[in-house]
Amino acid sequence: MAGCFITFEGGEGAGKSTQIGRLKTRLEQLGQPVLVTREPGGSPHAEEVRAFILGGHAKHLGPFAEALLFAAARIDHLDKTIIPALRSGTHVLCDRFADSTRAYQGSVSNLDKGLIDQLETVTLRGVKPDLTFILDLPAETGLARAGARQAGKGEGADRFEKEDLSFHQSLRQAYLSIARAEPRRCVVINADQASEEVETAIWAALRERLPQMVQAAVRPLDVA
Ligand code: T5A
Repeated sequence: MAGCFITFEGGEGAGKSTQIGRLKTRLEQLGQPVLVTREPGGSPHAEEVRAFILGGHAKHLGPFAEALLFAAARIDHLDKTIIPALRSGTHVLCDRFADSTRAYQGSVSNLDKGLIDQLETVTLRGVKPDLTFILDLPAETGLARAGARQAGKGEGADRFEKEDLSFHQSLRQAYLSIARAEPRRCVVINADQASEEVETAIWAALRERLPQMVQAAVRPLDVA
């Protein structure tokens, strides 16, 4: 693919959206083409699935059915949004991706790992992130941030935010375990610090892992 595919993962309120916005700004200042997207969602049909899942309507079907719904949304998101952007040379910054299924439905909800592996293989069809930032912080801190943001907007907790603290603590360990298993793809960022410091750590890691992205883009006129 001509563009780079970067995913952001972590527990609730880890600061993914905040950091994706900051990274987008930095990359665009260099003239790099960037698309920001999210999961579940990121295409019209996947957004419909998002509303269904996060509204809690699939919970009674169990974690495997929920994993299938996330996968269905992901297939549409890949086909309609991610793959076309990457092919055109646009970098994709995605708020959550397949590691969320591994962590939330796989590890924490105790789905068989082989089943999750098989589902991932048929869903992704070889498309893997070039780099994944795992924003790590205590579950209590992330939930407090997410709660404060919702209170400010007059919103309530969604399907997963309603789970108990032990669920979110297990989630943190699940993400750290993913990072240990795939150190070439994953970078753990300490998200329990000011946004500016998190941003600096992400930029430093990007410079090291994907140096071609942190250079001024070459425009057609530059090479003429
Ligand atoms: N899910 C998703 C699955 O179970 N399986 C899957 O396969 C997939 C794809 C999605 C839910 O679906 C689940 C996981 C999720 O539960 P969502 O609404 O998209 O839900 O929510 P999240 O992805 O969890 O994102 P949040 O919006 O809750 O959190 P973010 O994006 O990590 O955090 P952000 O940037 O919005 O920040 C939260 C608040 O904290 C502040 C921000 O200003 C904001 O108010 N903040 C900070 N405060 C202090 N210090 C910092 N460093 C801060 N950074 C941000």
